Amino acid sequence: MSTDRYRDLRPGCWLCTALGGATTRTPADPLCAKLCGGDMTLTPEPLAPLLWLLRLLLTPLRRLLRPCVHQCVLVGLPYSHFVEIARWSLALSGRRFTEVKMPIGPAVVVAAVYRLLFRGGLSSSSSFPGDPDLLSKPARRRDFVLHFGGLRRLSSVPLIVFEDRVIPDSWSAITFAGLAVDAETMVRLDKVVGPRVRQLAYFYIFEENMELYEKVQSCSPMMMRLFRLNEWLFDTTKLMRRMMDMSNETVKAAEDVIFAEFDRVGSLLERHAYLGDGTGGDAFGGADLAFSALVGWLLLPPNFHAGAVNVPEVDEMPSNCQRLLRQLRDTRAGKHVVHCYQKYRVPAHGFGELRPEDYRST
Ligand SMILES: N[C@@H](CCC(=O)N[C@@H](CS)C(=O)NCC(=O)O)C(=O)O
Repeated sequence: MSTDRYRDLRPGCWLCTALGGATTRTPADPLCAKLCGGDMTLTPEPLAPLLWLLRLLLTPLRRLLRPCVHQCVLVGLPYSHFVEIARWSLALSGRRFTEVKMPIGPAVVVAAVYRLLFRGGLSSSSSFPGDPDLLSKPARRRDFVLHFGGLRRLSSVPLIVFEDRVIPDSWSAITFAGLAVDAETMVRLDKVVGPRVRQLAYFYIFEENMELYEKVQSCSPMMMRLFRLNEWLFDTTKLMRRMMDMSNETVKAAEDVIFAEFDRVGSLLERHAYLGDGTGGDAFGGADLAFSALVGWLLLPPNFHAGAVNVPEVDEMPSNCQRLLRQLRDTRAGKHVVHCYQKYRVPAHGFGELRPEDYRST
């Protein structure tokens, strides 16, 4: 097993832990590295042998789904801000990729299938919608979807599938692009900023402009039929309100959190030109990319999603989003996001203009 593979090991893999304690990214046990390579984070223990069997039986399906046109496949919900982190990272890395664009609902199933079939797909331990840590109150008994935390994570996007490995979340995608985010910043962006932005944007869109919700899905007509069928069968929007803890109070609190975060980032930028890895730096870094992408829906910066999504005009956004946009664009952090998008958001498959050596030293 190559040392490259070891770098992908994640804390929390039950098999690694059982075999000798790989709770860090360094494999403690060669047997664990051989058996799962840190891949079992998401697998409920009794299901692990079944998973191996499933992968074996479904080899033909895996062959069908593996990347064939380009080197890798980006699986996601096109407009997701976490997917935008992965897409931007891939663009910076210069890798050509095929994007599997699925609307909300069907995306959950497709992501789970890819994660189950490809080795490494189950190694993520980062946040997901419905994560118990992100809810203001414990889930009620009848909110059954929220009781399956580990399994819900199975359907989280983005993930990037290569022939021989999977990049299981947006944070590993940033690392793949050669950028870094320090641990504390990553947790804050992953568990606070990203989820709060999502809560705000969905809440205001559901309240005011359901057509916009359809428009931003940015999927083929066939997929949109599936999206509507799914909505009709399962009332997904209602489910999402519960999974993303949306209420007048939580949304008001989310606005406060976002303003505080913009202040924090703004004061870091008074002392440094860039966020760098999150502690401040003189070159564009992983935290600049992640923060810009995660708050993108509140600012609609130029090049947001680089053409992969039907990004609305400002005046198509719900009135509360327009209010936030006006307030946040005026801040130092808001201006920094616009600058990062203008200067560093290369288009997908963006060979050419910027190479890693350029953006690291700018
Ligand atoms: N912490 C994850 C983010 C995962 C996440 O929250 N993704 C959302 C999209 S914004 C998702 O998977 N939604 C689909 C679902 O609910 O299963 C990462 O960094 O990749």
